[in-house]
Amino acid sequence: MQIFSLNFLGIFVLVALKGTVTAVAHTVGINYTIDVTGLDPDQAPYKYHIHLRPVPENGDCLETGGHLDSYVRGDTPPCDSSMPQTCEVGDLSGKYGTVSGPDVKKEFNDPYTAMNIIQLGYIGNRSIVFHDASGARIACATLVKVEEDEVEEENEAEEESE
Ligand SMILES: [Cu+2]
Repeated sequence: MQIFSLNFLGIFVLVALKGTVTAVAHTVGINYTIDVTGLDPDQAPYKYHIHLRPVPENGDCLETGGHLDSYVRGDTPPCDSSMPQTCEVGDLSGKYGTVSGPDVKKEFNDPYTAMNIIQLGYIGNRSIVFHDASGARIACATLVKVEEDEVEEENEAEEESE
C-alpha cells in the first residue's frame, strides 16, 4: 500500500506558536493532526488554512500567497461547515472549526485535500498558516514530505494496535 504511506509534516519555528501539523493519507483524503502550543487565548479564535506556496527562507507568512482554492470559489460567502464540499479546499478551519488556545490538539479527516500531485487538492510544498482573530498571519509552516519508512513504521504500529 505504498500510495498510502505519503506523509507531510509542517513544523512551526521562530514564532510563539510551537508544534506540528501532520498530514497522513487516508482511504479518502487526508487525516490531519494539529498539535500546537503557545496560542494567545486573547487573540482567539484562530483560523488555519492550506496556502498555495511554501514559506520562504525569511519566514514571511505573507509570501505564502492565498488559500488553496482549486475551484476558484473565493472566500465570499464564508465557508458553511455543514456543506464542506462548497468551501475553499484549503479552508480547514472553515470546514472543521476554529481553535482557541493556548494548547490545541485536533484531529480530523478532510476528503477534499490530496496527497497525489495529480489531484487538485494536492498539499505538497504548500503551507499551513494560522491567523488570529484580526486575520493576521501569526504562524506558518511548509508541508514537507516525510521519509516513507518513518510513516510505514507508524502504520505498522497502528496495525498492531488494531
Ligand atoms: Cu489563511
